[in-house]
Amino acid sequence: MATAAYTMSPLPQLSRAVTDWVNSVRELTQPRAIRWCEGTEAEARELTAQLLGSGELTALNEQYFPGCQLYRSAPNDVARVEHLTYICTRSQEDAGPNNHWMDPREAHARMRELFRGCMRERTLYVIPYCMGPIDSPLSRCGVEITDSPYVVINMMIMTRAGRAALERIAREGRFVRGLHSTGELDPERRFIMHFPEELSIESFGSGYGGNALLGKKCHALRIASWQARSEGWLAEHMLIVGLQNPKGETHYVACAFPSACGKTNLAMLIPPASLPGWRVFTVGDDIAWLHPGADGRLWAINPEAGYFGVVPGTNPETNRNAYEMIRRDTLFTNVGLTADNQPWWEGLKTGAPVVDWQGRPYDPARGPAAHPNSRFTVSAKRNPSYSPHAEDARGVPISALVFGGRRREVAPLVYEARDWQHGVLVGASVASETTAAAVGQVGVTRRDPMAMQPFCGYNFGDYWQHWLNVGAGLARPPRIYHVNWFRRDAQGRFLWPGFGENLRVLSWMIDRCNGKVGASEAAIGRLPRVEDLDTRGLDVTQEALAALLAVDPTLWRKEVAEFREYLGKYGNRLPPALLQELQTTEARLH
Ligand code: GTP
Ligand code: SPV
Ligand code: MN
Repeated sequence: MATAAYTMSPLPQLSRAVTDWVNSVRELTQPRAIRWCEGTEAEARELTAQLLGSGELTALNEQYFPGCQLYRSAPNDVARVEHLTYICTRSQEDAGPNNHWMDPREAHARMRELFRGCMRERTLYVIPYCMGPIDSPLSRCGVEITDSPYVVINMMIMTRAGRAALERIAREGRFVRGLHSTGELDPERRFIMHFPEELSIESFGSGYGGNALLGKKCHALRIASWQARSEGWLAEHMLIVGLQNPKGETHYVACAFPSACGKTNLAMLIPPASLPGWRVFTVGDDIAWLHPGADGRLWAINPEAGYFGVVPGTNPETNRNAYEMIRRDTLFTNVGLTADNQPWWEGLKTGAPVVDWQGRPYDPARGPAAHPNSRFTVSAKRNPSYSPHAEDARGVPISALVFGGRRREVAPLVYEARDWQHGVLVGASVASETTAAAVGQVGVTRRDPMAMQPFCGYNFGDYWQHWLNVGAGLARPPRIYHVNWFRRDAQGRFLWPGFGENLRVLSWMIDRCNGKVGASEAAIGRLPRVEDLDTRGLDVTQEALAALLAVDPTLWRKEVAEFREYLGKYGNRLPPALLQELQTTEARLH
């Protein structure tokens, strides 16, 4: 009997375009072997076992952290490298002042020399992947070639990787090419190059996070933002969360906060006991692809299938969902260890570290036990609050968009934009204190429009115009807000408790969308009055609330003047409508 019906074609036979590309990369990089990823669980288990055997991964305490492993990256390779990340478009102006730019011919030539022979003695892995639900017309596919098995394991958790993705690529004929090698991890020979006009990415010299998991920031934000502009949608650094109020109505909200500024936590928020009847459903924690729908609303999908989240600070009080989620089948990167081999990180109220993230005996004089940018990789399916609509092919309808930053002062707890056009100005004006997610100084306030400064694959001037165009085409645009959970008092303490209590602010937004609650007009937008917020059971003083909802005209005049100066960099690419909104705000402040 013929068994053909039961035999699957070998992966290299599915797409001629992919196979041709793999062959050309093989010639350049000279790997010892090639492995195509099927994307099965057995394959993931086998790879994990192999890495445990070679010592690249360490198994964690089986009793308390079953199925969990620890990976230690090179100590000089622990965060994104924005200063080595380039957008390589034919015209420098298309990349814009917001990006490092290199001529594509020069970039290709440089990278070819780095990649030449770089996989000798290594295995080349081919990872076909789909960003977004495998059957969604909004999803987009790519193939990552890498010599890092750690990247393979991560990509298998973070994306829909394997055969089904390659089948879709074979049908569609189009995919993003991502070539990655860890190289020698030399920070002097480390580049993350993007060629949006060719839909390709070349990354060399880092094995970490956004530098190496090419489906994430490189594809789903930098390349996708470029594609989104030509196709009429938005690719954003946003979480997507469903909030069900006590009446049972669910509103979906998408929030753009810069790296390590609270997206994962808000996406999995636990309602405080004093707000009974609310339920929270996670759709995504880092990236949203937003499409105008036939009904005039904006519809969002999460292109990812897992979370690559910040570990420090996670505990049962701040985020019980995340804390439970990462107790099994989780890959930890750069955390410390307790005496009985449990992962340990700063902000954990139990246990004590004996080994630090570099594998040395823990010594507080040498800094924290876990690296501040230590991460967990875990399937979204492990999330107790995973939305039943997270895999919907058409996405979820968005009621509100929220921008936010980490600001000790100036930005109030929340304000509402007057309309979409003003909202684009509000998003463009985001500034935030830098975090450990990228190499460089932490805690310096910098401009981070739409939380996309490191991730927009083209000129911000064009991007803001694209935002204005998308909004103009929406019959039922979402309302737009700005929040700041990170205001501090004179002693440096947070004025707002944050985490679950942030629901009080989101609840005000939803009531605004339903036309049920008031606001006061301020120069920068509309703010809730203290009585508009549900403060039942909230442990915040009236003085603190007043401070959180205050707009200091002197500080704001300075803020707006700095913003105007920043916008000057974009010259004639700056949309006139944005300048007009800025003038309106300036006039209101004076
Ligand atoms: P990326 O994955 O880098 O894009 O980050 P993210 O935006 O998902 O940030 P995440 O939710 O992981 O939060 C980063 C850090 O901020 C963690 O240490 C959190 O504990 C802390 N954090 C999150 N939400 C709040 C909040 O509401 N208030 C305060 N004070 N800290 C918060
Ligand atoms: C971020 O830095 O915004 C992240 C982590 O989400 S990384 O995958 O490294 O980009
Ligand atoms: Mn992020």
